[in-house]
Amino acid sequence: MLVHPARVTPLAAAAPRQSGPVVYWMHRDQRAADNWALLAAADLARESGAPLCVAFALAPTFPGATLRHYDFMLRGLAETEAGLRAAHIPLVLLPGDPAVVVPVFLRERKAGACVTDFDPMPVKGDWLAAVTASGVCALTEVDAHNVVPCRRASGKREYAAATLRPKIHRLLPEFLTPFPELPVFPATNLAGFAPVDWTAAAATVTADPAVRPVPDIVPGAAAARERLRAFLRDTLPEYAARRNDPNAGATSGLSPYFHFGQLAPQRAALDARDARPGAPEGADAFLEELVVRRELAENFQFYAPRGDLYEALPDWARKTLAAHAGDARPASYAPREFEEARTHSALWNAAQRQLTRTGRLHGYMRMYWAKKILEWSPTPRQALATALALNDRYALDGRDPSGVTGVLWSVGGLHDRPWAKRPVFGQVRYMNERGCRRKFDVDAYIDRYSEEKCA
Ligand code: FO1
Repeated sequence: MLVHPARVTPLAAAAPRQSGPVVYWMHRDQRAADNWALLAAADLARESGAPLCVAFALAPTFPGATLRHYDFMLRGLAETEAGLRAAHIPLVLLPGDPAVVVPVFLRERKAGACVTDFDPMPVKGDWLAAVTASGVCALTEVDAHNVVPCRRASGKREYAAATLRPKIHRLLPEFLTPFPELPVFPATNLAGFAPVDWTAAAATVTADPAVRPVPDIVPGAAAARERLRAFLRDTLPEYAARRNDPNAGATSGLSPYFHFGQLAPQRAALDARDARPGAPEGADAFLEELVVRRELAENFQFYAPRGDLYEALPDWARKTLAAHAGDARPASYAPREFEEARTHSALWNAAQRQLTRTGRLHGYMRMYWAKKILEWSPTPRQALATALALNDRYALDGRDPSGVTGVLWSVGGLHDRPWAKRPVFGQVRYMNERGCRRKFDVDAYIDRYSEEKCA
């Protein structure tokens, strides 16, 4: 077994075995290398002597997604297809609602078994439920995204990094292991599968063109690996000290690649561990973000009740925000005014322009940015909705457990604790421009994302 059994969760009982191929239904982990779900499917195919094919269901729309996101994803998928075909594994693109087209494909091909990857986002739960209910063949889920499988790291919702961290660290030696090479299949495995027509594929998507692709980031697995190499070589030594300085460019810049599964967080963790001797503080700070914080976000998304995210905020936070709901707001803006960066704050407007223009918002700035939406919105619920909507619409790594929990931490104290009471915030941690000025050169940041430079 190439894959640790704790990563593998049977979802649909083993239906009577059909003679067809093993299908890896790829949705989150969109890469050929370092992919435990693909490795598990390859294992299954070779054990049973069945062909292996990969299927990707291309949804015509995805909650909050725009051309920026589909462009990044489709270009990355085209590169992944090349990587798969080099191992004689075909990629089949299925345009349509995954909940519909995947069961149809499995039935048409008389699939012997279906393996899929793990994603705790609600929309994925709907897709998975539909495929499980179709009962066409055995369906197995493999956690290819987390270093420590989400279900193994903890069997319950964790309320802070402090309670999850020891559980993760104890399990790292068992799960932070090297990836086996992807086995090469016989050339006959490609028989009957023509390469994907990516132009035709893009035409099946109806994504809002108003949010244009980001010019300065190259999608795909190769660019992701190069970015990781450069980050570990050039930035890791100063990462612990400079990561909260939005002008320093000291972040990894890897989150879009993680979001679209073009790079495995485990690959980044393995390489960071190898780089640790040269930069121990940087490596430890990066691994904390990459493994503990990221997997805390997965834990939240997996165990949080479905539905209204505001209700999933900690009790203390909902209570204190309600107690201060009547406090006078120093300013009050509608969602459109936030989106168009038309507030009274030059710093906040610069952050919004960084988000809309570059598709990325520096981690520290995203906290400040979201907390000001709380302070300048009529209600905390509206603030949360506005921050999530803007993050999903413009951030390349939006619609992701990490991005969602980042916003919930800022606006609603998720995974945080009560602080000193303030108007509007109550005991939710407060941030303001003065705090930013103590941390970094705010005027340089404002200048860099000024209206003129972002035109
Ligand atoms: N996953 C799919 O399987 N099919 C899609 O068509 C698809 C579109 C999409 C668009 C924007 C976006 O941010 C994500 C999208 N995803 C799609 C899911 C994505 O690959 C990730 O699995 C999740 O967003 C991570 O939680």
